[in-house]
Amino acid sequence: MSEQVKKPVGIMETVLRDAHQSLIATRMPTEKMLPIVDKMDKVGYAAVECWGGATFDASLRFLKEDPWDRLRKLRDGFKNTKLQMLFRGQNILGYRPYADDVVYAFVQKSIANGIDVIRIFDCLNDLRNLQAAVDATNKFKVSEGRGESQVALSYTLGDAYTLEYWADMAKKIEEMGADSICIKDMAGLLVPYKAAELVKTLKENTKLPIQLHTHYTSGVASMTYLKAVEAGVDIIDCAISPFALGTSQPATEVMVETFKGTEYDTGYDQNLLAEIADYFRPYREECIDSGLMSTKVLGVNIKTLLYQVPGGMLSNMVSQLKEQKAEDKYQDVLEEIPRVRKDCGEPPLVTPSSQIVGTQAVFNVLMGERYKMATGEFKDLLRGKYGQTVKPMNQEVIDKVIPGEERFTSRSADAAGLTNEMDKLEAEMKEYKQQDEDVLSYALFPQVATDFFKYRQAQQEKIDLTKGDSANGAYPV
Ligand SMILES: [Mn+2]
Repeated sequence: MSEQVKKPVGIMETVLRDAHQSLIATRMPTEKMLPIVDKMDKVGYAAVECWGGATFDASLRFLKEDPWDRLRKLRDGFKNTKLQMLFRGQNILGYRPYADDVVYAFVQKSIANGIDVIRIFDCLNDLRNLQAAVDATNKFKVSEGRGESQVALSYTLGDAYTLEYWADMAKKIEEMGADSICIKDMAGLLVPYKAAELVKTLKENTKLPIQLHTHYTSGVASMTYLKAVEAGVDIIDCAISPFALGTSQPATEVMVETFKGTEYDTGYDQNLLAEIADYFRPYREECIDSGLMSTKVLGVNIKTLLYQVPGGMLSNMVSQLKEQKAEDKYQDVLEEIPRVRKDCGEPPLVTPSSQIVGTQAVFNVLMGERYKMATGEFKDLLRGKYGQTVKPMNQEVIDKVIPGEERFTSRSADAAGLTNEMDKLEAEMKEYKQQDEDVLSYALFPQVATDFFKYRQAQQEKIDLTKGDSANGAYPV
């Protein structure tokens, strides 16, 4: 009897990033994470995703936490596990393109503060917008002794997105010097048999490891993982069960059990995973009781497959309509989104293209006339300032929204005329600077970061006051 060849599948645990971003609007504070880090570090995960995406914005804006401080604390705790982050290509963790010097500085500080794997994506799949971040990661991998660049394909559906298209992308990603490829299915559109086909195609066209990221939103995700693993995918993204399913990822324990005893066996200890789940379960209950976790996001939403709209985008849209007291227009907007997407070159819908297309669809419906008004971001998208789309844009829409204006074909940072920004940004915020990383927080979210810096200062002064010698009127400065 021949020995079975083992090819254990790896799991990236998302509970500290995407799972709580998807289920509780990224509101898990660092203090909730730290007590369980020790146990998580013993599992043997391929990586733990803990930073990037919306965590940076939400930390500063809502939790009044320094995201860099969170990263350093997690790095201290995770002695044996790779830490992973999500990075929006030239847009870094923000909503507009940045000059290369900001991209380099951000990558350097991310790695220096503890990140191992940087997952880099572009909302238009314009690979030129990923090159600077990949080059920066490869550069600091050498100087910092840590760092891997993973390029993510923003998975989407449409005429242009054939297997040949994805195969060609995979080849180009390998050529650009990335360490691995991720299929990033942010909306849960990838169905099981299509996943097998896609993974097989990518494997035939690149030697790079392939990781698969999806969401449970449409209900097919764990079947998709099963077929993808059989087709040879190397790592799957999962969330520990109390923060799994719904708009989050498939459950870690379920996938571990599925592959137990097969050639794909992860080898993870279910008892240890059960202890981790026990830790997060009361927090889940707390979030449901407070309304932070809505049971609405926990079920199967098949509309995802019909309208191809990511979960986060749906909730944004609902709140925009609520503000305008136009909740009855929900269905109209849902149907307008694919039309707007077609008009602007059929891009994937992922931050920031998802917000741009979604908001424009809301405008089109509420104004009662399509493109009567357009947002600044939508105009920039038509101008080519976010990069190139796979399909051409609708000329009639271009003529109506930006008549006679110049359009760009270069990569986003060049189209926006950005060369060096760091000095200018530092000059703007220097009165608040306590660490080099503060300049980067300010670069991404000028107003939110400034508010945070002021809050931080007030906290520090308050703490210092208690240490002061009030009788003699002497305070530490
Ligand atoms: Mn995701």
